[in-house]
Amino acid sequence: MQPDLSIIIPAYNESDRLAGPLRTVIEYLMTQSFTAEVIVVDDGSSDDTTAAADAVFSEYPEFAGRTVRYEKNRGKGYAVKTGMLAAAADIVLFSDADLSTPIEELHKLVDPIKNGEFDVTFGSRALDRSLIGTHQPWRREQGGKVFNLVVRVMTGMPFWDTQCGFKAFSMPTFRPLLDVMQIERFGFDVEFLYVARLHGLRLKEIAVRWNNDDRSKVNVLRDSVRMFDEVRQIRRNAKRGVYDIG
Ligand SMILES: Nc1nc2c(ncn2[C@@H]2O[C@H](COP(=O)(O)OP(=O)(O)O)[C@@H](O)[C@H]2O)c(=O)[nH]1
Ligand SMILES: [Mg+2]
Repeated sequence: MQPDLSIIIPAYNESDRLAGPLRTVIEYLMTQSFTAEVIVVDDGSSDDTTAAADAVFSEYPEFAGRTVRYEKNRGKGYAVKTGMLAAAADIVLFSDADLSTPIEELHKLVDPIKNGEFDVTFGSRALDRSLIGTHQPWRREQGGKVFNLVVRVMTGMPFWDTQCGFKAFSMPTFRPLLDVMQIERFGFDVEFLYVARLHGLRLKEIAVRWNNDDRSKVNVLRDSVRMFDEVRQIRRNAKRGVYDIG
């Protein structure tokens, strides 16, 4: 039977911190009135992320959970896209493996899609900073603000935080757009929002709670440089018509 919601968890070398959050997600979903599946996408990890996820899924044989894995690390964007293509539900939510945004926040994103109000809803740490319990390290947080400023200037999007790892999508409208997505690493959030907006989808930035997990896998210098480069690529792609459909 088709579930009401598919939750995608992109995971790269997460064997040390995935089990707890994954159990939290499954146990939360089992208390809900809607049905859900969870898909962990192992983004070419060099540790045993897949085994860690499968071990948790086997603790809940009645719950629809599975792992998708490929050999080479491609990036969070590629992992999320892979998970979305495998998802069975009409509403998909992706969440970081560390649950920095608590899973209970999903209603804030999913309900407006269920009600038909919006096509894409995404968590934001910028709209209500009082919802941030544990902050990112100061330099990461400032870097995030600069990045979002650059994104606003370069893409013309009116958003304050494009990078929160908690976003939901109406698949009947968003699925066709996946075919034109190009960005495989952390700039993919910007591309998802940009292309959705370009094609007239209804987007909503929504304040969510955030308790940063400091065991980040992000390499600030390398990944920041890549992200700015990816935003430039998005602009180039848009000018060249890469995002045109039909
Ligand atoms: N760093 C990193 N994370 C990835 C990659 N692919 C998927 N992810 C996942 O992306 C999510 C965000 O990673 P995290 O290290 O928590 O980022 P941060 O909280 O922004 O510092 C986690 O679920 C990762 O497992 C990748 O290639 N690199
Ligand atoms: Mg994190």
